[in-house]
Order: sequence, then structure tokens, then C-alpha cells
Amino acid sequence: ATPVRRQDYTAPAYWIRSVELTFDLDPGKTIVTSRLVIERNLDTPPQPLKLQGEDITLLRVQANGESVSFRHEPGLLVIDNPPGDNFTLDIRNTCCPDKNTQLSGLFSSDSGLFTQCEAEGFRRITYFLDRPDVMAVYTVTLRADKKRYPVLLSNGNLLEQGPLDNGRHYAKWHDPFRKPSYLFALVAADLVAREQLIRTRSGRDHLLQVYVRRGDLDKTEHAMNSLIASIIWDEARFKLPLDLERFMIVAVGDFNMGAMENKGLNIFNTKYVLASPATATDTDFMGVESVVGHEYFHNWTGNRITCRDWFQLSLKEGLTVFRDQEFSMDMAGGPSARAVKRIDDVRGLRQVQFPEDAGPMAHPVRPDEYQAINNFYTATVYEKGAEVVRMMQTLVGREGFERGMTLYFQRHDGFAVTCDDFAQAIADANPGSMLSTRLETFKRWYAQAGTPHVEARGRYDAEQRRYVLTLSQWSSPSAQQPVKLPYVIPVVMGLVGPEGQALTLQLEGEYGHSGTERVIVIDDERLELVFVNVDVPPVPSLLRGFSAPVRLDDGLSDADLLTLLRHDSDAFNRWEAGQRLALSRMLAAVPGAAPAVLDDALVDALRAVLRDPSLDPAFKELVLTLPTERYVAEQLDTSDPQRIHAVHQALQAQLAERLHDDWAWAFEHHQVTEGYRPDSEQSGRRALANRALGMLVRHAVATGDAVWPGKAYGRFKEAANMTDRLGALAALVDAHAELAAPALERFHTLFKDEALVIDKWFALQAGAPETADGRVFTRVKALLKHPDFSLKNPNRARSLVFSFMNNPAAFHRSDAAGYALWAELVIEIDAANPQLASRLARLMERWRRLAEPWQSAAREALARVAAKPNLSDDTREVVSRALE
Ligand code: BAL
Ligand code: ZN
Repeated sequence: ATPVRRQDYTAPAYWIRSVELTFDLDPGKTIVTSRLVIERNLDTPPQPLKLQGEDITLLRVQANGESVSFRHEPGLLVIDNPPGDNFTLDIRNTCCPDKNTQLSGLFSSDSGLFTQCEAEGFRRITYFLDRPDVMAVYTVTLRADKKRYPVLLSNGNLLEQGPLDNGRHYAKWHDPFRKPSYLFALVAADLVAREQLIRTRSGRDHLLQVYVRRGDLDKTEHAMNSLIASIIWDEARFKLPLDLERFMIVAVGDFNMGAMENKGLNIFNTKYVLASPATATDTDFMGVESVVGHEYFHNWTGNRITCRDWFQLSLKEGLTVFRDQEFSMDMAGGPSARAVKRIDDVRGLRQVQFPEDAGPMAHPVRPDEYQAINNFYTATVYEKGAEVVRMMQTLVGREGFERGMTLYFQRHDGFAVTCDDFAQAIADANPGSMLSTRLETFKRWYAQAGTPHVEARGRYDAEQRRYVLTLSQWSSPSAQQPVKLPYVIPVVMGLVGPEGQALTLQLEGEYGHSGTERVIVIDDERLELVFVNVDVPPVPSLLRGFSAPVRLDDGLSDADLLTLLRHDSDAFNRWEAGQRLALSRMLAAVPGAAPAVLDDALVDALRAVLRDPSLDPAFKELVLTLPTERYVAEQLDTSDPQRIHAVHQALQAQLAERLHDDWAWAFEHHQVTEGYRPDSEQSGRRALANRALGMLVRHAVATGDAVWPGKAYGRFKEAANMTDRLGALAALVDAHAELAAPALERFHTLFKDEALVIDKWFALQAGAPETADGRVFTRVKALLKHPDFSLKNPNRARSLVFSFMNNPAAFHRSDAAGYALWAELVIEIDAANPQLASRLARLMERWRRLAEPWQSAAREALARVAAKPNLSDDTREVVSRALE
């Protein structure tokens, strides 16, 4: 396919002011009747009207009620001579939900018919100007069989409903807000709703509904609570009220994404709606809260102000991820719980986005070109985009950022705009700030791909009581950007004394004390800072809270890192110090054949954290978790996945052994005996107890002791909630304990009718640490044939196939059987669901970093996929870029 380029953007030649849609719904053949009120855009030269359409059949087209001549171009319906500057166009076409395995457009799932239109799914429903800067008012009539589809929903407000002949019924909806086609939605299904009436601060009443299948109503309380919390939060934090009379969430079991923010009618993957203590883990509960929040926040950042074109996707996604992260942090509670959430987010960023930024799919937060827009719903656009917004907030302060948001809505409410418009509003609301004075430089964060490097070196002069800190930045060239210019990088920092005391930060030329933490801004290649009145040699604690998405080399010694691990007042950097100490042990061991060693100093420091009564269990759990194999691999130019696995396993074993009594203590002392609450306090205790149990069972299996596996099995059987049950099961499965098999069988029997729990069952087995005799791979091959397995359901495919391919030692086999399976499955999935296939294809994109024999085998597998004719644009783009 020809690439689409940001530079080629032109305004639409026509506007569509209003749309009347009528759907005669039928899974085999749905008839869509559309009346479009069209106005020529007089700012553009006269030109033909070109409407997009894909996989649909045209029955009729008329302009102003009369026939009009038209022609087809690939993917387009072209009307060369529309009748004047203002006219109505009547279109009738069909589409086939049952055959729509791509799950884009109108598709069938077991409970009914659903839509997914972002980014370009609306054209798979009817012919349209399917671009986000064409915004229209929609009125939608749905007609369907009443028994099969008792619930008929679309965006906005219900105008009327009633019976029709032949057992059919109808509902008519009107959405008063202008919106782009990607925010259109309809649902025709057999569902029931949890309902709640609320009155918001402004005194307006609203109806909230969460629609699910009949048996799932008891799993909707948390989603409803999360929605209410989101509404309250957005009004309190950003003064953004709910603008709709009715807000609906609908859960569907077949869905490519997590959820979709259609105006007033959010459609969700069941994974992010359904949660009960018996079936969902604490992580699932958190996921529901965060995604419900995310989609709700889109109502303003995305829907009220939308994107001018898809290159601006981060305008809504980066900002909305930032907002959901802030929401989750505020919901989590105190500073420690906030830090835990931040650590979690940064772990995700570094594990997924940093590799993306260094690989063949690297692109700026605002990309310059794409072949398949669906490939650009990436960690860069979402998570790095959120970091860019976070840096803006750091530069202008929390209040300044809120002022900026207010100005953004004053200027652009109701319009489709660009990332530049957003940055300009935040800067203009904060004149004199570093964002405002260095805006053009700051915006390089939108324009340049890749992760910048920051180097920091300090020099202490005891005689002069001065500490000189030199910071410099550089960025590697990338394929389309050989030269990178410096960024504006906010570095939140402190200086920590040898006894752990926070030192006052006074720069040369400043008078008085300036506190113990400040934001330093690097805005050029190099910056030198001179701190005065420094009485002791300090350890710099830089980039606190991960204040910028960069790779930091601060040259700190182990002794410095141990000081930070023991004392840093910034919880993020405390955690970071522990991770770096563990990482350096692994990196030292990987190249040779010598065993990895967890030395006394690190063991003692980790024990001190584990036993510290002032620290939160959730934080301890993070500190006591080793960096993942994938993260270790990313630090190396050439990686041997099997060697990394061996080193990782060896360190885990030592951590289990050396802290054995501490783990036993941690397990016993972090039991939750009161009623289940999915809050940060309880979930922290459960996380630590489960981590401890995992360590204890691992050690027991290694030493032939049966006590802890027996205890884990007992806990698995008796657990009062899914977090504890799955934690105990994972302890057995990950250690390859003999009791794993009966436990897995029992788990399957217990939850055979709970699709989301069966997903966990598959994922757990596919993600277990691989053994020397390849037991995980063998199990995965068998599970692919399990009667409950299907590639058609994205959640199920992800649970087995993606979990396996994200399990380095199981996937990167020296006999290349993992890669052969990858190629086979990418090709098979691509024929049905290109979005899902291209996501799977991306798991191979870091192949160039693999050592031999993996690298050659991976290239061969990629070439096999690339050689396949009729590959989708989505998958073709990924494999071609990987092979370039
Ligand atoms: N807009 C696609 C799904 C999401 O980011 O919310
Ligand atoms: Zn989003």
C-alpha cells in the first residue's frame, strides 16, 4: 500500500453536517440506509466527492432525491459532479456482520451485533468521509428481531422505540454532539444492565448503565463504581463535567482493543468490565478502574476535542493515558501507593515503548507516515505520549497545567485539532515558564523518534563545599532521522547524604535555602550546575519519579546505589536503585558461563526493605521483584535468550534461598483475613504474600521439600478470592511442582464457564518458566488443540499464543520450533483478523538483537511470512519494516 504522509494533509473538500442512518439488522445481511446532508468546503477548489467504503455492497445512491452518476475507485465511491454546494445524498448498502472476522465495522459476537469504528471501521458499515475532521450530528434508527436482540443502542439519547411486524422492533437515537465517524457505535444484543442515576455537582441528573450478558450482572459493581469515581474525579480535578443525559458501557467478549470511547456508548472488552472477587484478580480490578476511567476521560479529551487527522492520535491518547494514570494515582491513596502506580507505569514504558523506540517500528509520538493506521496504536503514541504530557505538567506545575487545560477547551471545544494546538494552549496559559519560552524545542518530543540518553557526572569539592553536576544529552540517529536535536528534559532531583539525609539544594548565585528537591531543566546538549554549601559528599538522586522518558547513565557505584536503595526519599528512585543493582549482577553474569551471584550486600539491602515496617507491602513486592528477562535482553546489543533465562533463574533461586526465612515471615504476616477489597492496601498485602509463596514453593521444589507445595495447594483450594487462588496456582505452576497438574485440572473444572478465567488458565501455563526439556513449549502445542482454545477470539488467542511468545526461553528455542509456530499462526490469524495478526507479528521485531542461531532462524521465519501473498497491509507493514 502507498504510505499516507502527515505533510500531505489537506482539509476535506466536503463537510457532512448531519447523518440519518437506518439499520435493518441481520447477522447475515444488514441493510444500511444513510441520508447525508453535505456541504462543499468553499475553502477548497471544486473537486469530486469521494466517499470511502470497504467490504460493503452498494444498492443505490441518489443526490437530492434523484439519480446521480457515480463510479468506483479502489475503496472509494466517487461522484464527479455533485448537484451544487449543498445537497443530500441517499445511500443504501449492505454489510455482513457474520463474515466480519476482522472485528472492525459491524460484527457478530455471541450475544449480538456490535461496532468498532476507530480508526477506519465506519467505512466498513457505509460509504462516508471516514476521517476525524468531518464531524456530523447523527440520528440512528435500529430495526431488529426483538427476541434475539432485545437491546438496541446507539449514541446519544433515545428518542423513541416500539414494536414492528414479524417479531421485530425498533429504537431511534439522536446524538446532539457533532462527532467524527470513528465515534459512532451501535449495539443490538441480548443484554441486561446495571443502572444508576446520579446527580453531578452542577445539579444535572444522568443515567449510567453497564450492559453485560445475563449471567454477568453480579460482576458489574466495580465498573459502575469506577465510572462514578471517574465522573467525580474529572469534575474535581479538571472542572470537566459529564455532558450527557445517558452514559452507557457495553461489554463484548470478542474485541480487538481494551475498549472504545464512542460518544455516550463506550464498548468494552469484557476483560475491562467484568470483575468479582471470585473471578478477577486485584490487577484485573485495577485494570477495570483504569480503562473505565480512560474511556470516560476521552469524552472530553478525544470526543469534545478530537484529532484533525490520525497523525495527531497522541493528542487524545497521550493526554488521556496521562489523565487515567493521574486518576489511578489519586484513587490509590497516599505517596507510597502513588509511587507504586508510577513504578508500574514506568516498568511498562521501559519494557514495551523503549524497545519499540529502538526497533524497526520506531516512530515519533506524532508519526510522519503510515501504511496501516491500526499499527500506530502503539506504546509510543499512548505511553510515551503520556510522558510528554506529564513533562508539560512538571514544567508548568499542576495548577499551571490545569490552567492550560482550561485554555485548551476554551479555544478548541467542538473542533478537530493538532498536537501543536494542545502544546500551545498549555504554554500560553503559563507565560514565562520553561514550556512557554522553549516551546519549539520542547515539541521535538512530538517530532523525533527514539529514546534520548542523559549522562550525569558529579564532582564533590570538600574544601569548597561545592558539588558540580554536569548533565549532557545525546540521541542515536534512526532510519528516517539521521540527525537529532536536543530536547527539553525536566530532571527532578535531590542530593542524598551518606547517612541518607536529604541535602538542601542551593545553586551558586542563589541566596537562602531552596528545599531538598527541585526541577532542573536540560534544554541543550550540556548543562553544568554548581551546588554550594554542600557539607558532605552527596549521592545524586536524578530523574525522580522518572521525570522524563530517557535512558540515564549517572555513573553511580554500587555503594551509591545501596545508599539510595536504603534512604532515598523518592520511592521511585529507591526502587530503581534496587533494580539497577540486580540488573548489574545479571549483566555481569550473562556473557560468561560463570554462575550469577547475589552478593551479601544486595541480599542484606533487599532483606532490610522486606523487613522495614515503615514501607508498604506493595512497594516491597516491587523492590523484591527482579528485572524481567526481556528487560535484561534490551540492555544488550546481542542477546542469548537461553543464557539470560539461566542467569535469571539462578538469581531467583538464590533470592528464594537466601531470604527463605524472610519469605516465610512475609507470607505469614501479610495475610488478608478481612472481607475482600480491591484497594491498594489489601492488594499490596496479597501481592507480597503471593510473591513470598512463589519463592517458598520454588525453593521447596528445588530441595525436594513437600511442605510449601502442600500449603500452596491448600491455599489454592481454600482461597476466598481469585488473587489468592491464582497466586497459589502460579506458585505451583511456575515451580513445576507435581501438584501443579491436579491444581490446573481443578481450576479448569471450577471455572469452565468463565471465559476470562479460562484465559488466565491458558496464560499461566504458557507463561511459566521454561525447563531444559522444553515442558512449556510441549504444553503450549497441546493447548493449541484444547477444545476451549480458539484463534478467533482475541482474548483467547492472546492468553495462549501471545503469552507463550512473550515467554523468552519458551519461545526462543534453538531448534526454531517457536519461530515456525509464530510464522504459521501469524499467517493463519492474518487471514481472519489483520489487527490481531500484526500485533503478533510485532513480537518478532527485535530479531536483529538476537545472537545466533536465533537471529538467522528468526529472519527465515519473517521471510516466510513476508513471502505470503495476500498478506494484510497491517501485517505486511510490520514484517517489511522488520526485514528492511
Ligand atoms: N481509542 C481507542 C481505544 C482507546 O484508546 O481508548
Ligand atoms: Zn484511548
